[in-house]
Amino acid sequence: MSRSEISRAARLLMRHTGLFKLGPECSSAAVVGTRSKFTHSKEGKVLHPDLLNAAVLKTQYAVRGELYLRAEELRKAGKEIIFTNVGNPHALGAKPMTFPRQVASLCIAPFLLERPDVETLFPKDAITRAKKILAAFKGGVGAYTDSRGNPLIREEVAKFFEERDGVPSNPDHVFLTDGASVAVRMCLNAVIRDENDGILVPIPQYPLYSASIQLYGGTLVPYYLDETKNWALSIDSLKKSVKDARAQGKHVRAMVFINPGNPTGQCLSEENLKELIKFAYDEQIVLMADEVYQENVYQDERPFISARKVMHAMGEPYRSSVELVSFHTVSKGAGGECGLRGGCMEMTNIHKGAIEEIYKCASINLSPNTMGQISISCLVNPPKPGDDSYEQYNKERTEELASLRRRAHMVTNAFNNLEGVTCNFTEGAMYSFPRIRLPPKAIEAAKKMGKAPDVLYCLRLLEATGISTVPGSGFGQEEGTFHLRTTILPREEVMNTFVSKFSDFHQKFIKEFS
Ligand code: DCS
Repeated sequence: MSRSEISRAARLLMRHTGLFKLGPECSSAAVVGTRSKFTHSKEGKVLHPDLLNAAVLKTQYAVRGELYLRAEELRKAGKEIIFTNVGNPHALGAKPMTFPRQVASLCIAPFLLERPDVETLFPKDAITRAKKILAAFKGGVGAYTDSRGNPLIREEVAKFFEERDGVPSNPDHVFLTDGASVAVRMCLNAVIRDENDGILVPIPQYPLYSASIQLYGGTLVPYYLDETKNWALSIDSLKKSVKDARAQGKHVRAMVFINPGNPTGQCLSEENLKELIKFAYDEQIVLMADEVYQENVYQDERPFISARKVMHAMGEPYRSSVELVSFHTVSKGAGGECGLRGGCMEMTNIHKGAIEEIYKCASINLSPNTMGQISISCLVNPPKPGDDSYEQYNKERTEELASLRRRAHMVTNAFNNLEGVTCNFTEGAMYSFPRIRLPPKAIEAAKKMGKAPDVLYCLRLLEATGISTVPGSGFGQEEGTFHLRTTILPREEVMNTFVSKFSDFHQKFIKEFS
């Protein structure tokens, strides 16, 4: 068929089916409300903002929102920015841990293993591990793996869950993913059928949840954490949220909890977890245990305990019926390898057929990236006592976590010393989430600018000091309260500067609007 014949055929098809309209008939102003009738904008663009998937347009992700974009502009203009908006330790100067990078280096450059002097360059256990991984990765790191991740590494992850929780885990119920974000989204995608399906999400929450639920067309059912009780999770508030949602015709199908919390930094007690598991059993909902900060704990009263461990200790009927998905990642902890994108999920009591369907969907992406899988291997199976790398690994890990603990105290104390600011102690995770009592004049000024008051505060903070934070409104907060989230990640040596710049700004801001 010639080109002119093809275009004539296409025009005929359009006329008969009415499916396609040509650019000139479509004005982008006119498409509002009749979006589906048009495929092109006035300028002939298919990918025009008026013609995109409505769920895409509605989706918001505050961690990289207005504040972040402005910070980027200022950075490009030469201003020094302290990026405390994202939990991205290496971007703020954290150094990679040695052992995982040695293993990763040998895997990505296997010719190093052929060198006669390799044992003078790398410790024996890193060499052995790299060889073991390469033997399991048919074709090396440049080949696709199973869509659930390499079987050897899934076995290591299952063993980690087994040792952590004292309960066996089946490697076939473990999926490796490009960061925990992908695992969370796979799970939400499988759960949500339509807008009548509700997912319980804590408020304040990490916007991966609000954004993904929006994208997949479900409904976010909020439950509020109690700031006056150190962001505790109240079962009464959960029950109320479920009752209200059901009264509106929603099917509450899953519940997310984040332990330790983001942005709120609290650690859940074992008692609280038991109540939560009982609640999930009574209400027949899937529990999504976001435990990516399990290594990041800065107090000793409530050490991290996984929902999986608590659930099994509760015995029947819970241990063999509550549907539980647990998430973990290499992005947090002492390693903070966000860029390597290694994550995983473990599925307990999930129907075999549902796991097969999720596997099918994972296959669309072919395979998770191999360097992420190798980092997960090093996270869940680190050097053991007696191994060449053990001492150094342990030292690096312990020192980084101790430093984070000191920084958690520094940041929280600094906030609590400011007039009109209160902040629960960062018990875990990587964030402080202070409440800021803004003067009425500041609230007025923000309204006039068409901005949320905490957005105004954070923008002014950014312009004055270069400190890039995320306003509380990006995570959700009780009506009439204002917060911001900062990471506790600036290195200790810059933390004093961070704290003094912040305090200085806050005092000036309050004075200006009093
Ligand atoms: N779950 C929680 C609670 C998180 O905070 C994050 C990342 C993730 C999952 C996903 O992490 P990965 O995909 O990297 O494994 N936290 C973001 C945040 O709030 N700041 O930085 C990243």
